[in-house]
Amino acid sequence: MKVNLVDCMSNNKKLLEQTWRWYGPDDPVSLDDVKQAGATGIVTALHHIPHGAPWPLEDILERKRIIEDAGLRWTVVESVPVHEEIKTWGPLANQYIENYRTTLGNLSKCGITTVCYNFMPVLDWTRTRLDLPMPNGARALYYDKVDLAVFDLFILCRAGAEFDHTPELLAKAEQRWEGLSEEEKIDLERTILMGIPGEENIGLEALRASIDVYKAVGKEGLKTHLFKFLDAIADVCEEGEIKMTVHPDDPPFPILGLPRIISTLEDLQELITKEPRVFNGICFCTGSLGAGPQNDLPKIFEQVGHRVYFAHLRNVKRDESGSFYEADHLDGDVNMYRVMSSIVTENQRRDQPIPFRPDHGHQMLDDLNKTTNPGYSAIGRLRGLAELRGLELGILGA
Ligand code: CS2
Ligand code: MN
Repeated sequence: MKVNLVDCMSNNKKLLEQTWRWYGPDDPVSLDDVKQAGATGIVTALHHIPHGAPWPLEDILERKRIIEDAGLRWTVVESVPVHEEIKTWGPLANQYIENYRTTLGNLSKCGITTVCYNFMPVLDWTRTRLDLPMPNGARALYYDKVDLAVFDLFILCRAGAEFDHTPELLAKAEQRWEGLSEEEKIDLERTILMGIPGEENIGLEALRASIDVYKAVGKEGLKTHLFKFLDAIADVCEEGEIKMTVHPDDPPFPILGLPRIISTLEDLQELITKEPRVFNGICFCTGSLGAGPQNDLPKIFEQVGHRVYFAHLRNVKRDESGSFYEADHLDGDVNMYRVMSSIVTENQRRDQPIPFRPDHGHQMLDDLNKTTNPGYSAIGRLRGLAELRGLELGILGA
């Protein structure tokens, strides 16, 4: 049986757009590599521009030219970071909103209209280990609740941390802390504070100060700021046909005493109900949402799928304690077949295909000997993309 994408299109079935996150010209994975992996769209951001500063038109055009010269398309911006002044609604919030509006306007002028962002306080994704060995020798990112508690209690020394962990976890954390070498302690700190490649990491002092600020903001305050932010950019998005997609909290539960507001079905429903304008969308990240035992991914997509303008597909395997590692794309606790089926169905209703990317992959094969961006080595993602593409075609019955 001959199966190829062209046949599939000729059956009038619409395919998702296959994209790949690229960190820009310094990414060890080249645009040629991306093409060999089979992606056609690029997900990137201007990481060299400090958080909060407006993105100049020339810089956007230059990045677009590089991507198009390679025969690819800049499909999604991930991310235009929302400055902490906006999330906490500090005295400079309005200035940073103006900058954000400028960036969105400039992106729209360049025809780049799908934008990913997150509203996680201070830290973006959080893991405790970047090289958990899999039985087959590949390495995965890992979130260990005990290590997080160790960091919280003994490295960050957060006031009141002991009240946020169960007595059992406290005992395990204390025991683990006593067994750690100095090097292991430094490693754990570095891993937890690590941000997006090419962007600045936060220091311990700054994190402590930030935690205090968010204590005053609280969960309701953070929500209010999100809706104020969305309201303040709505007209630019509508005029420029920009679709905003919020990335879920990773992990989808509170950590280090910081509030979380995009972690569950209820959060996503509230998001699109309170700000119903069409520009206000979701980045459906199955790995982030999937780390929450309360989250039934196919059910969430059923409820909010009409507002999903971008998908991150990856899998996680949780244990009873709430720790999890990033599993193979088709393995783990997320039923990727059911998720993909729902996305494929939704995609048939769209004028523009929904872009998805293999969000993270294992470090494997030759990549084990290379310095790679955590989660973003080439071969593991290539495997993920190939598996997901096959799953999509299988579901379409091509
Ligand atoms: C990404 C996020 O690498 C990842 O885990 O999914 O960091 C994502 O880029 C941001 O949270 C989106 O703002
Ligand atoms: Mn993601």
